[in-house]
Amino acid sequence: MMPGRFIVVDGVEGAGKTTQLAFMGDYLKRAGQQVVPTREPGGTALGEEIRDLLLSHRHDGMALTTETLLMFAARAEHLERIVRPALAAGRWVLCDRFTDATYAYQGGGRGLPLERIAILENWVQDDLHPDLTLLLDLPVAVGLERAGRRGAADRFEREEGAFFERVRAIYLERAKQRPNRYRVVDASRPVEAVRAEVEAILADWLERSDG
Ligand code: Z5A
Repeated sequence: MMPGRFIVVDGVEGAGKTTQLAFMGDYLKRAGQQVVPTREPGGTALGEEIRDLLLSHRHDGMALTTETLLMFAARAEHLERIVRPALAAGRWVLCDRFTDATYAYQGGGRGLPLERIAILENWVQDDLHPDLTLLLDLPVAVGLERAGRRGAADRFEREEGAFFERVRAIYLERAKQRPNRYRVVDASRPVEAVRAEVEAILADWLERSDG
């Protein structure tokens, strides 16, 4: 059996990940792929409980080491229970955020040394990395304005603009360093324009994987 594909969509607040992931799932299903939509932190029962701890204001002021270890605890569960089995079964995993978000938010945003994140990444993931990461990029102010329309802000959304500028900078730097794995998509455009580019990228991938 052909192994599946691991595709991640990531980016700053309000980039439109959820919106585009829904289109991507439909597109891949129409192309005959079996799709597993999932997200981080979360994706499993335990992971969703950890997500609740991470986003809730009950834990404002959580230590940065605790926050980072909880991200990777959720990730370990997610990889073992959902991602690895799905890939082994030939399915296409579509994941809303992954380890780039840890580099961007805990590393760039909060200032955790990136080498510490790399240690956890190696431990938890071994050799498992996304086949493709779509970085939906847009000016921070535009993303925050979009995200603000959704109502109550979680523990991350309460951060100031400079935090998200650092987050965005790390995402862009990582994409620049790994051009084979990343595609940077200008997410400031209307939904349909972003969708068209995302689907063109996926079409290329489908052609390359050839079933
Ligand atoms: N986090 C972390 O710190 N470390 C980690 O390792 C991981 C995560 C994995 C939860 O993430 C938090 O976890 C996140 C980082 C942290 N920080 N926060 N907050 P999340 O991805 O689950 O939640 P989110 O980041 O709050 O989602 P989002 O980025 O704000 O939303 P989105 O999925 O990118 O966008 P959307 O829901 O599709 O769209 C937002 C709105 O904009 C909505 O009204 C859309 O209709 C609209 N939209 C979408 N696209 C467009 C376009 N193109 N034009 C105009 N309007 C649009």
